[in-house]
Amino acid sequence: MTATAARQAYYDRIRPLHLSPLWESLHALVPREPQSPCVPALWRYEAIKPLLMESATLITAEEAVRRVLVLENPALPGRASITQSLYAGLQLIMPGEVAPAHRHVQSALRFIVDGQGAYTTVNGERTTMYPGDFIITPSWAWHDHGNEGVGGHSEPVVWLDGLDIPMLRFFDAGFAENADEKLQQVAQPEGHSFARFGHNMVPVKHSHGAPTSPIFSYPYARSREALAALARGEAPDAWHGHKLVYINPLTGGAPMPTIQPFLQLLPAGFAGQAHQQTDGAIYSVVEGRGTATIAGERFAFGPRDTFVVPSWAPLQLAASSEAVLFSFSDRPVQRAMGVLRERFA
Ligand code: 1HN
Repeated sequence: MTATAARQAYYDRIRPLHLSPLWESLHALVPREPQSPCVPALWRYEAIKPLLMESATLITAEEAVRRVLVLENPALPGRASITQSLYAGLQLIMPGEVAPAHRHVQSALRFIVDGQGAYTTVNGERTTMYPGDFIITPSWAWHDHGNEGVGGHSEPVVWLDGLDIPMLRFFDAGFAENADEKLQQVAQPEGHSFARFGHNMVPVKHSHGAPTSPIFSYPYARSREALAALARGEAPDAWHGHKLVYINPLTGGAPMPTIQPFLQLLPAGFAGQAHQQTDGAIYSVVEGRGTATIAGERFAFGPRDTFVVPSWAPLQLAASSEAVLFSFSDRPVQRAMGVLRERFA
């Protein structure tokens, strides 16, 4: 009997006892560097929007609970995952519709992609949505959405949902419940959290503690203004352009325990250098056009497109017109574990 055949016979005998030989899988389990099963991909909004609108003829937001087209990584079909750790989807709410109140331990972010005048209510406070706004639904917070329009006009509203669903699945730590009422009572005036925490000041009697930022809406108008001022004041970073991270104003850390969102401006003509990071990221294009070269594959992007950069895939960004990109990753978790790595070529 050859050594290979003897080993195989041995493996066949130990399998019924639920045992396996580590030496056959060691290299794959502990790779020299990340080898993500995820692939780079881009979803063109132009191609998706008609399909999203068509979904509204098939099911209401209320019946669907959340009417979302999930952006699945092409290499992870059926897993509701855009990366191994994160979920992304495009959610549509039509004028007059409601998405009923519920809560779950999964944390969610909303990044408004198209249309304005929808709202989300989070723990009793409503926020009206405008394109480019970044909004948080903290873990276990009651939330419902609606679309009443603004200024007497209402239109379909689409946003990108980012959730830590695959992480919670990994930990088998998921809980959820529906509210008794379809819509929760609004208990605070709009802008209340922002008044309390959004101006580099904090109410004197506030006691810290929650793991999620008390500002649950980061309006685009302000973030965009910050980027414009930055671009006037300094040269762009050779890899990122002008890139800011959203923070929890109470801690200076990530606004959510599991997800770090970013916003960056690429000047017209920007041709960035390649970089790698262990946190794969999901990008939503707000303004401008350009290209993302991901692991050697070139994707042309325009407004409202979404693309995914797998962990450790070299990324090179370029912009033909001034571009603004929102993105998010699992960076806070990797940072907490002490495993976050970046490489700048
Ligand atoms: C959820 O609650 C929302 O509240 C969106 O808008 C997407 C995906 C999976 C599970 C819960 C929302 C979701 C979700």
